[in-house]
Amino acid sequence: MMRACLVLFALLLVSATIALGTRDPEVEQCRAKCESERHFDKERRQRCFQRCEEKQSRREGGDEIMEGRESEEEEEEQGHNPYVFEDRHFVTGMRTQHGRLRILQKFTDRSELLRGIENYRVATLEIDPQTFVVPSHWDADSVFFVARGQGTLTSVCKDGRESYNLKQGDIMRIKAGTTSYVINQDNDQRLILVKLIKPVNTPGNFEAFFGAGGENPESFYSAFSNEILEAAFNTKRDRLQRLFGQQKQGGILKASQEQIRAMSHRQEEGRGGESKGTFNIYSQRRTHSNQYGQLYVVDPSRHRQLQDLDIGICLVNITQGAMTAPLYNTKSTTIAVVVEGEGYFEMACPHLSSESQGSRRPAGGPSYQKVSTRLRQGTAVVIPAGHPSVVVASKNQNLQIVGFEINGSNNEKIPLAGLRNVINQLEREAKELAFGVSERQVDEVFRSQEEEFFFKGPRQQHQGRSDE
Ligand SMILES: *[C@@H]1O[C@H](CO)[C@@H](O)[C@H](O)[C@H]1NC(C)=O
Ligand SMILES: *[C@@H]1O[C@H](CO)[C@@H](O)[C@H](O)[C@H]1NC(C)=O
Ligand SMILES: [Cu+2]
Repeated sequence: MMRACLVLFALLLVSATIALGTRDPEVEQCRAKCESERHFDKERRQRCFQRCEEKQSRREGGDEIMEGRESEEEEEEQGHNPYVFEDRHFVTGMRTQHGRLRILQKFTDRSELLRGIENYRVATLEIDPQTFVVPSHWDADSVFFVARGQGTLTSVCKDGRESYNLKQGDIMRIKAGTTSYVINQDNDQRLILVKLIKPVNTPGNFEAFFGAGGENPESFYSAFSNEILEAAFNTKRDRLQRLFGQQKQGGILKASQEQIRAMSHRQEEGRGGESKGTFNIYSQRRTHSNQYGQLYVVDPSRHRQLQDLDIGICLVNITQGAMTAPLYNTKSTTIAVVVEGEGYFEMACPHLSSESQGSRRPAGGPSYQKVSTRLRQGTAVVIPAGHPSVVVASKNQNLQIVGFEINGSNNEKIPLAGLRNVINQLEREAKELAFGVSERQVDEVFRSQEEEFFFKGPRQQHQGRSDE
């Protein structure tokens, strides 16, 4: 650290007068990391390098605010809070002026504590009104949730195609290798999809494959030799080059009113079931509901589309100023993404404190560290199975969070306060022995909250550890 400071200081001294050939060791490390990401394509690798350069120029510039922010970032990367993901933990998978695909960093790039979900990725697709996303297939299974807007998704196989209307709250499974494309036919609302992705080739890594395209998005056809293409298409080379050299506008395009109208197919309504296509989270069983909030749960054991992936989905809608009960999931690790509103989150984690305290683990058992964060639209949080956690909505907005539950079948949410909390089920002697006080004293605490699952929130809101 000391040496890094000295180097930085030296750089600051000389940078005003001469162009520098030397590099910061940290920036070198950053570049090495870009080199080693083998699944990166040329463009993505370039972007990666670019970020390193920005880092370097920030350091050279010695911008105080940036420096402060960076050291906080570093501290966090070292594992103090590996469960929370903000804007800066996403990379751009695809971007044009009409929208973007953002991909959350690999969980194990963040922390070894997340290796249980190493083969899952999260991405969000945000596209402008009246736009079209070029068809592609992925080497990954995925499940997406429509967080906002409306659109049409068309999936294609060798026997034909099917179109599905998308509206807010819809859930859809896209099988690995399915070619699909999306339009946003709305006149003024953006369409936002939150995706959970499970790669099928290499754990944790996936790619999109564009056939229809040109230079950008690059068509995979152009990777083949000319004589192969000529023979395969029974077509002359110049004609092929004209076709595959044309598109340069990127993977998310503006479409005309007529094109949008023609592609906005009407899906038969009233099918009711979910044997095909989409189903809506709001039409699922509300497992809990009161004036403070609602919980909607999709158990994969009861939905054919999600069964083989064993991914459940839940949606919590917390009324402004209210909170969830502290609770834990029995067997699923939840990847939660804030869809709307603001608030904060706290979780008890035994792993962080045992990491930082080393062998100073108390003889009585584990010790728990508070993981906390502010929540706002787009914040993602990982909640491992068994970990007690709680979510509070801000005083002036409802908070909606979608959760993808890995290993979701027959998962249960166990409340730790309020009606039917787990401590209340203990027998008298167990309570008295465990707490070391009389049952009456235990009950005074564990029986005074009369609501179930969603409560009135704290009068004073602590914002969690802020990131800024
Ligand atoms: C999910 O379940 C499988 C099989 O029981 C197990 O091997 C895996 O570790 C679990 N993953 C998570 C993230 O819970
Ligand atoms: C979410 O909560 C608000 C406030 O309680 C309520 O008005 C709204 O209908 C709820 N939405 C859903 C989908 O449950
Ligand atoms: Cu933990």
